[in-house]
Amino acid sequence: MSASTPPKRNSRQGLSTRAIHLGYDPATAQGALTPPIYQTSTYAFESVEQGAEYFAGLKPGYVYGRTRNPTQALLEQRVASLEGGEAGLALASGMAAISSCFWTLLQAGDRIICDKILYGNTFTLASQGLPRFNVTADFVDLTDLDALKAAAARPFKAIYFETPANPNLRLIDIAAVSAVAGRAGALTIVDNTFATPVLQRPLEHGADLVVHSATKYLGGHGDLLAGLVVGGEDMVKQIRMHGLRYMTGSTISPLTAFLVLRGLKTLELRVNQHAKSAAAVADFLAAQAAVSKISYPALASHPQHGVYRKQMIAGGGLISFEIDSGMERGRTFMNALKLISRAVSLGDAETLIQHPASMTHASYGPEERARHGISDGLIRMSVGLENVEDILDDLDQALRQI
Ligand code: 4LM
Repeated sequence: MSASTPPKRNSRQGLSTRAIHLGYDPATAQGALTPPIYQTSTYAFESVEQGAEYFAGLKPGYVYGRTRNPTQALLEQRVASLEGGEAGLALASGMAAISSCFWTLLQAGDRIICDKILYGNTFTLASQGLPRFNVTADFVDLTDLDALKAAAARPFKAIYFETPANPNLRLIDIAAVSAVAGRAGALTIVDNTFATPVLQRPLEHGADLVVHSATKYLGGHGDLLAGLVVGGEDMVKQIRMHGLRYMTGSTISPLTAFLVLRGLKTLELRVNQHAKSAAAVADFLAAQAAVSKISYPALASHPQHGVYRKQMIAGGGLISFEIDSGMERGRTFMNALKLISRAVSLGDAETLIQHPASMTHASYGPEERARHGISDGLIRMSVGLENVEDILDDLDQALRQI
């Protein structure tokens, strides 16, 4: 092969190969093995005419950093490929991704159906933010297809859900829900943050759009905030030109896009290890007398284990559980942990543990939590990449304190 022959890199290669190579040829950047960080806010045009053509979309070209940057573009291309979508859009956070979709696809008078278990701030956006603009969000138990069909009898624009859902890891059948949305001419939007494209690819099951908090597994190191949207080219373009450009302005910085690209290189390795360790931790917790309830998709006891087998490759890195006789003992247990950090977020190398009712899901309010089925005793753990024996030792010593 001559030095100028482009390397063979295509979308049929394996997930890690694409996460490492897709869309970048070092020959285009003076041989730099690692893609450059294009740290620029604006771009120089060769002529006024060229600038006008770029602005009018008559020719492809970069015009201003709020909507596009080459480092961001590479990240978008890679995540789109991993999810099996036509196009991607990277943004400043997961909430930026979700709100940019909503502000683009919904308008006053529209109705959206959401699952009743969502990340706290997504719930607040849907329950409090959207109604301010005369968009109604109805919260339905999407594990119950009859309830969904009843809700779908009235006009709606989109169905929105997480699977596994934050915080209790309920699973929703993506193909079944997408079929209901499709029959009504509505969109299906899936938050794939917990599973990542390593374990689940919602577009392959009929979803129209996938959103991510890339703050979590995609970045993978707890050192950034970022979000991604993946879907059809036209829809993603609309979200870029409306939701991002003038509705939210929630641009990812070139440096952050670079850090997510770096995280992607080890995504498959990391997610598989997170899942392997979490499976061992789930088995350990399930055998403890002090643990009264446990939710982990790969356990046969999971209420939607059949859905797990249908659409996920492994159970992921999160486990939700309850300590017998309530949260007071749960607090004692969490405070006794030495290696495991008490922190929100997930998908980091460090094992993190948190109390949804007082932290990530405090925005639900006590009655809403009760109505939506988020128990006050629930504890959520993101199993990290430490040696699993050390994670188990820490859990064991803390359980002895209660
Ligand atoms: C947490 N989660 O749960 P940004 N979608 C899902 C999420 O879990 C989150 C977001 C979107 C947590 C944050 C503190 C399923 C966030 C929002 O934080 O805006 O990147 O993502 O611990």
